[in-house]
Amino acid sequence: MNLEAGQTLGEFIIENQKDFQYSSGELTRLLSSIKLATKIVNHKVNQAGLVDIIGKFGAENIQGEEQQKLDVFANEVFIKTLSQREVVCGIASEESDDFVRIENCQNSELSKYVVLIDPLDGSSNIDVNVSVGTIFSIYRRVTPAGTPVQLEDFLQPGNKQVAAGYVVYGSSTMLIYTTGNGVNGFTLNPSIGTFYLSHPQMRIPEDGKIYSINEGNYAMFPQGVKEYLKYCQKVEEDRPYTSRYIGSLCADFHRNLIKGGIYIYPSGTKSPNGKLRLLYECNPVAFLAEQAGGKASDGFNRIMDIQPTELHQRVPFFCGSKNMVEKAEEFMVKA
Ligand code: AHM
Ligand code: MG
Repeated sequence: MNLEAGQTLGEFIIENQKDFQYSSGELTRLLSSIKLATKIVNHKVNQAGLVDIIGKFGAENIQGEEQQKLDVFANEVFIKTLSQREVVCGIASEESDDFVRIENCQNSELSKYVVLIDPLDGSSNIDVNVSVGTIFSIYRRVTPAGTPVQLEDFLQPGNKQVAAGYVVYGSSTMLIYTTGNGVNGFTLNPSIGTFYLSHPQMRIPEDGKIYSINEGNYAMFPQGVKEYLKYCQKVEEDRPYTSRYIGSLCADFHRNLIKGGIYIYPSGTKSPNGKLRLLYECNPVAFLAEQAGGKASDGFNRIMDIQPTELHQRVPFFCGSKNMVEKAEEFMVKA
């Protein structure tokens, strides 16, 4: 299929804005700014190895993780780009301790949205030319427009998201997003800087063969996860599971979305609640998974129904093909 004369992301956003339950022009501007920031970050990621952008920045983020230069670059690009539209009043990011108030938008009636973002997910993969990504989650603020944005605007459960998506900077660069009307995927033509609709109305297979988990942490996994892995590994003709783990959530999820599979980052590893952050990693990916017909859970309950209490809160994450997630939940409940 030759996509070069096909529908562009810009056209798609405008054509579909009528389905959005709130003011359509606002979402169009917001998604357009994400599209722009994505292209800038993509350009830099592709230069890694040629310019001095690989390696450590020399500081840690609030979660005690060493920041890479590209983490910091991507964070600045997204904050700057999102701040320059009069739509977003606040941004929370994996790389910033606290949320950022967009100063000139605090008194604006037009600035009704907050964005939560992991600007460069999987950043330990940058130095070795393996896929990294960006994950974003968008909410309407709950405090009145025209007043300073508050923490409670960010601490909303995932079921209140109005849009979410991710970008994979991989063998090609793709942007996948949802506004609650299914999931659509766009591929960047880097020579002209345009995203084309390449994966309309994506559906995750109900069943899959792939499980994605960092098995190096096996000894610390909860019993239910150990039992589920044993179930996947048991030799039987009708149970042909295989393991794939990149270590970039967006890339692992993206593969499983297309081929069918489950991604697990359980409790008991990096912290009692695992490693992944509820607000800007799990919720947006959960929204996409559900919109594609899949499931996302903490092993027992729906991810998107969790009421967050902290900006950088972690949560165990089981996400992907519906039947696989349900099977893993069965083992969690039994254990
Ligand atoms: P990051 O946002 O700091 O890159 O951390 C999140 C990433 C996920 O993309 C990935 O699935 C996971 O951390 C890998 O962690 P581990 O190396 O513990 O398996
Ligand atoms: Mg991340």
